[in-house]
Amino acid sequence: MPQIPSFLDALHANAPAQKAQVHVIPAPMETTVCYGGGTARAPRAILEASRQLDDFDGRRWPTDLAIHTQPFVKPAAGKKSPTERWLAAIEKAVAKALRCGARPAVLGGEHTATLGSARAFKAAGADIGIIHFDAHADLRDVYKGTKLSHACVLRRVHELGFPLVQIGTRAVSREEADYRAENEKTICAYDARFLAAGKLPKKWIPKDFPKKVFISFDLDAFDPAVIPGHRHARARRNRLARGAEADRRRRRRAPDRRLRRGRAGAHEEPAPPRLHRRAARLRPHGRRRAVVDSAAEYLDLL
Ligand SMILES: [Mn+2]
Repeated sequence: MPQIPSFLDALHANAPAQKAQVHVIPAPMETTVCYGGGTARAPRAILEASRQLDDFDGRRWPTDLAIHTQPFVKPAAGKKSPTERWLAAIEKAVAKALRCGARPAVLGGEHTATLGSARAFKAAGADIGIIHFDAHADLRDVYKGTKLSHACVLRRVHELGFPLVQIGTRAVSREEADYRAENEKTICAYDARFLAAGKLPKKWIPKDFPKKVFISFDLDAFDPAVIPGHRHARARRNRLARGAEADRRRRRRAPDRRLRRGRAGAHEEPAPPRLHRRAARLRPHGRRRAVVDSAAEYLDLL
C-alpha cells in the first residue's frame, strides 16, 4: 500500500504538530451520503493532488506556513451510531489543532463532518462565524430519518450558536427558507441567482459578525467545469437548462455575430451548428466562475 502523503509533501516535510500554524485533518467520513457517493476517497485524493502544486499562488507563499498533516481521522469502536462516532473523532482531531494554536483545515468526507469541527470550536469557547459555500442551505431539521444528515449540518451548527453567511445556494426547501426567515439576524444568505445578477454588496459580511471565521466549502457550490466529478444533479440540470435556453436564443439570432467576429479574416464559412451550441453552453460557465473568483478576493480582505 503506498504511503499516505502529507499535504504539500513534495515541497516540505510535515511540520511538528506543536509548532504548526495549520493542521490539515483528513476526515474520510461517509455515512449519510445519498447521491453519488465516494466522499470517503476525497481526502487521500486531495493530499495526493497537493503534490502537483507549486509554492506560489500568485499572491503569497502558502508554504511559508508551518503545515502539519494529522493522521487520517478514524472513528473509535462503540455502541453509538457510525455518524456519532465519526463526529466525536473529528471533534477530537480539531480540538487537538486548537490546543496547538493552529488553524484546522479539515478535508472531508461528507458535509456532516463540519458539525464535528463546530463542536470542537464550541467546546473551546471560540467566537467564530461560519461562511458556507454550497449549492444547498443544509438547514433541514431532519433528512431521511436523521438529524445528523449532510442536509441538516448547517442547522446543527447554527443551533450551537454560530452565525452563518451562506453563499451560492441554488436550491432550498420550504422548511429551510422558513428557518432562514426566522433567524434573519444570524443567517445571511447570498443565493446563486443573486450573485449571478452581480448584486453582492461590497461589504457582504454583516457588521456584527465575529472577526474569526471558519469557511466550509461543499464542492457542489462550484461549477462542474471548475470542479468536475462532483455529480451534483442540480448543477448539471441547471447547466443543461441554461445551455438549452441559450441555444433557443441563438437560433433566433442569425447569423451569429459573436462567433463571426473571432473568425474575421480567417475564412468566410460560418461555424458549424455544433460549435454554435458548444459556445452557447460555455457562456454561463464563464459567468459563474467569475462569481467564485470575486468571492475569493473578498475573503482575502478578512
Ligand atoms: Mn452541503
